[in-house]
Amino acid sequence: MTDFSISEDLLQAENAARKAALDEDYAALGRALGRRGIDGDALTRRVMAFGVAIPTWGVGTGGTRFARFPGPGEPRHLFDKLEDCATIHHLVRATPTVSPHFPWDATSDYAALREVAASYGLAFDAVNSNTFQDQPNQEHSYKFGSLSHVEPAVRAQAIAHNIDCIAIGRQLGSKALTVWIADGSNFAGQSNLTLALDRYLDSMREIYAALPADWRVFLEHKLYEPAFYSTVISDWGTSFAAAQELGPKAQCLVDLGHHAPNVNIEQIVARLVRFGKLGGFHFNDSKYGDDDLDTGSVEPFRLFLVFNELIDVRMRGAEGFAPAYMLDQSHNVTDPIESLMQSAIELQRAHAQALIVDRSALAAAQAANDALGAHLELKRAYTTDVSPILAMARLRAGGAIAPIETYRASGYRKHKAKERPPVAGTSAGIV
Ligand code: RM4
Ligand code: MN
Ligand code: MN
Repeated sequence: MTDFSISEDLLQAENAARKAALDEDYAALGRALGRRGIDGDALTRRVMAFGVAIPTWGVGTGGTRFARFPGPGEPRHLFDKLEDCATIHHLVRATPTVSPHFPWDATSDYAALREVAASYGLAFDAVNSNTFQDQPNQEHSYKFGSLSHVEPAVRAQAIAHNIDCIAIGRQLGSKALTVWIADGSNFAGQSNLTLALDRYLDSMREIYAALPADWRVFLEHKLYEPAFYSTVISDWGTSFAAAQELGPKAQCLVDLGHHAPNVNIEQIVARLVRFGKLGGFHFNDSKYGDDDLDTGSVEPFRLFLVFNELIDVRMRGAEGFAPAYMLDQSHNVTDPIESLMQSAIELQRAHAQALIVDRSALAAAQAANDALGAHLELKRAYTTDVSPILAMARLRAGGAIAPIETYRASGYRKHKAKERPPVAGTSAGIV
């Protein structure tokens, strides 16, 4: 049995049914943007050039610490995950890379894996290490930490795992390692706050030393969870200081959900950019904490403001500015493929809206202390419905005008439910 994939015929038919309306909306938007001195086609080309990595763990149904409710036709292994990533990219044309997680994605032949990915038109972005869980047959437990553990043997095991991840990443064509650790404490007094960070830095120095010349390591901070009293890399300040101590290849990764509610994330982004330490993002959205909700589903304005900072920097021509864009979401109640497609679109939207901010009018308002005028410049861009540009970008890149509708019409999930019989058992957990 050959595996089902969405046919070009279906894609063409779905696009044909929507093409006339899109042409009309695209022309109208182009005229409206033209009156503001913006070239709609140039914007479409910028949107087409935007890409975000899909996390391999995101195509499976997620869960909470209470339960996981598996969906039909879930990927059973890495090759199924790649097939789903390819389906997303086929329709959205904005997700040309995949960010793998080890050991979740461990396999015996990485050269073969890279070839399979390439056959789908996919490449690999940053590799993620995992020292926040114990694996079967693992010698030392991470129950009380990993890179900052009090025992040298545990730290050595966690360091070796990260170095293994670099070796795997080299075979996959990756250029970065993302390190997020769950290390911290649950009781006041449980951990020496200063020494825990010292141990982390010592461990990270060994990992840093193993980085190839053209690689970066991303330090991902998170304020709490699973440790609830203190977390070793709890905030961007700690992350920044650690990256500074480690050296130029170490940069900070901003996961949008890893901040206290209402924290000004866009300002954190601006600060990290200013000091050359913004490595990349894990995009998602949240209401309360590390909710891992779909990007742009709760606070789309904040997402726009983050992109506003990124475009501001790019316009000022910051040297070597190339943050890595990755999604990091847990899809508990939706079809993960649909959520990831919609999230990629929301990122493109925020990016496009940030691109149409009138930067000189904004600068003039700021210089004149015209607070409302400056704000309205941002609002003018943010309230512009750029959907026709996003749809045209997808169409011109060979994707779907309406990805979710086309995906539903294809019956992909139903086909996968037959091809991929459920794996026995269900578990709580993030993936
Ligand atoms: C963490 C963090 C990491 C991700 C894991 C699954 O909260 O966001 O980036 O790899 O979850
Ligand atoms: Mn993350
Ligand atoms: Mn997280």
